Amino acid sequence: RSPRAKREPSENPYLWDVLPANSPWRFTKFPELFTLSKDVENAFRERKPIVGLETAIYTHGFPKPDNYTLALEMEHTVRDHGAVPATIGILNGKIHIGMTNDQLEELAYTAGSEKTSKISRRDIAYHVGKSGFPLNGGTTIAGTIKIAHSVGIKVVATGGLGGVHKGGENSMDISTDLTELGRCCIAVITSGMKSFLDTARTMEFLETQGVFVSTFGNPNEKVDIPGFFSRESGYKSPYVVEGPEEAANIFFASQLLNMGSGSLFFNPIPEEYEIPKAEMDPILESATSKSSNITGKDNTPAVLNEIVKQTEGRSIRANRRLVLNNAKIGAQTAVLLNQLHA
Ligand code: PSU
Ligand code: MN
Repeated sequence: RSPRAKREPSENPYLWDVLPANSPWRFTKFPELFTLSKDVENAFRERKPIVGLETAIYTHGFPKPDNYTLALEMEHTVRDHGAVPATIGILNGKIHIGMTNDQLEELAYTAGSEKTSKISRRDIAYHVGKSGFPLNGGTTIAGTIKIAHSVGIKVVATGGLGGVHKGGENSMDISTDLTELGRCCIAVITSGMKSFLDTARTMEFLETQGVFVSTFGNPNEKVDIPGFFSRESGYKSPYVVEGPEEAANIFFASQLLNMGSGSLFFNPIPEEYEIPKAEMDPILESATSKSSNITGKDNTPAVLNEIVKQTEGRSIRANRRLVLNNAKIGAQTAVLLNQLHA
């Protein structure tokens, strides 16, 4: 690989032509740093709705080979509901926006190897700029929305949000997901954060970052922000949104007003798949304390592994169901938002 620093910037009428007017990367002089899949390129050209998908969930959230089949199912679900999936990640030192099945397979199968890292905002440039050994990476919500927003993707569907870790007021372990949501005007569909995080401080931090926080539900009822595996968390949602149509309207207003910050739409796990809070809480408690010596970005994956062990895989099935449901709601929101932009 030739070091890119020595390259001359190339004129790039190609991206100018393809990407929407609000994409910062439309102006890039280094288009070789990232690539759009043919499907995503066509979706941009034809102004079809697009849903961005993260990949840290495959590299650091799900065991093999479920991670690969889940990646395929996520893409199918988005397509089934009328949108084009753009799975985002890093392969061999290049950012991919949209992946072929072979590329998804490579990323899923290199999970756990030294080649494949968890990519948040600060990790992106290193993995693309480093010469020598070609690196792969699964992008977290922060990494994914940074990249999605840079090319003009408006909706990202995902599983679990990062947050302020317990004891974060001392360790300062606060997920970049929260600051990135404060920086990118993007709509994110997620099923909440796990209660191994400090929910109250996470909510305060999101408020400080100016992030709109809502939960899908009946506006006449008191609705909790969801607790990921459970529908309840014990924390009231600041806002309740009826469904994808209202979500699209609210996010569209956010764009028209140039808010610059993101919108969170929590989508509770479907009732039939939930693991009730009373059952989950002690497991989360013990998983957290067992992983308390693991710090920084390795903490979340360690806790997730411990939860899988202690629920004997039941958490994997719940996780799969909720994330697929988010892909569906994400696609529906993207379709409706696209109509507002038409
Ligand atoms: N929570 C989950 N599953 C996940 C993650 C969080 O239930 O896969 C991943 C997501 O990619 C999220 C990231 O963006 O972990 C947050 O990690 P950190 O705390 O290191 O920012
Ligand atoms: Mn963290």
